[in-house]
Amino acid sequence: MPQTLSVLPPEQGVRLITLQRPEALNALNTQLLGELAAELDAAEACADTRAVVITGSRRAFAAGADIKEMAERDLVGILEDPRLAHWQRITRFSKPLIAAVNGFALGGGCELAMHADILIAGEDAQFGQPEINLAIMPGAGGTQRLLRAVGKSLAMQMVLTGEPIGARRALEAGLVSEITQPELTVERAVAIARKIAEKAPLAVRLAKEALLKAEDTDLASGLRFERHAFTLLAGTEDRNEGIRAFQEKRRPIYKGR
Ligand code: CO8
Repeated sequence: MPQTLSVLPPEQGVRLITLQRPEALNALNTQLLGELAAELDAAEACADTRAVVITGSRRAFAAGADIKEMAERDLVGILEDPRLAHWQRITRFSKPLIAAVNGFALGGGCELAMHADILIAGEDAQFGQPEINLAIMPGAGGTQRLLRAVGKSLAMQMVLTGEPIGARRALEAGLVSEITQPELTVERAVAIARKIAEKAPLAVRLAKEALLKAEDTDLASGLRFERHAFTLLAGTEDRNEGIRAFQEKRRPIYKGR
């Protein structure tokens, strides 16, 4: 049983994971990251889980890497950091991951939110990369993902000054797709996840993979990947079912094949 997370079993295809280290504003220590990676592995293997929502508390999504734990690691400790493997497992998750963010999403917390495919923020959410204030810098993808999400100027400003941005600015900049009242953030994220959970799983998986390709490949290679993925889906039973259901004016029943 995880001690730093609560996990609700999948309901209508959606699994809800809540970070729970209130004493440290959900700071991401090795245990939490390990438990989160293990839960995502379980969600990956579970046919009833079609999408995952990850959230924190009203006060904090996550206030970053655990500074107390980090202080104990020297250069070699950071080089051989077990957290790296956990981050890699989170990055590999192939099903849709939606972050419902309230309060602080700072440092590793902002980086974790950016691992999600869709970000929904409460009006009071704050996104920031304050590592520079500790004489370090983002280390879980922040420099790369933030720049791709909000562009060079705002990413530079956030990373070099350490100052966070609010939810509205994050929406304008394209870091999040919607903002809600804080008490509705999780509900809205779950509603979006449920909508995705109704779709054909293989189409969702390949569409996600193709969209992520756009972040790290040139246009021609991305288009080639899209064409291959599109062609692959023509061989699935669900594609036939989707088209047949449309023609017969009924809801499709997808099997993930
Ligand atoms: N780590 C550990 N404990 C934390 C953290 C943290 N990141 N953030 C907050 N806490 C603890 C506080 O120490 C405090 O505990 P205690 O009561 O025992 O002193 C408790 O949470 C509540 O915090 P505050 O009293 O400070 O609450 P405030 O409302 O006054 O302030 C803030 C909230 C603004 C969020 C403030 O706590 C803060 O600035 N926190 C640190 C934010 C930060 O700098 N985050 C970046 C950390 S570095 C990082 O994330 C690098 C990632 C690299 C990943 C590499 C992977 C291989």
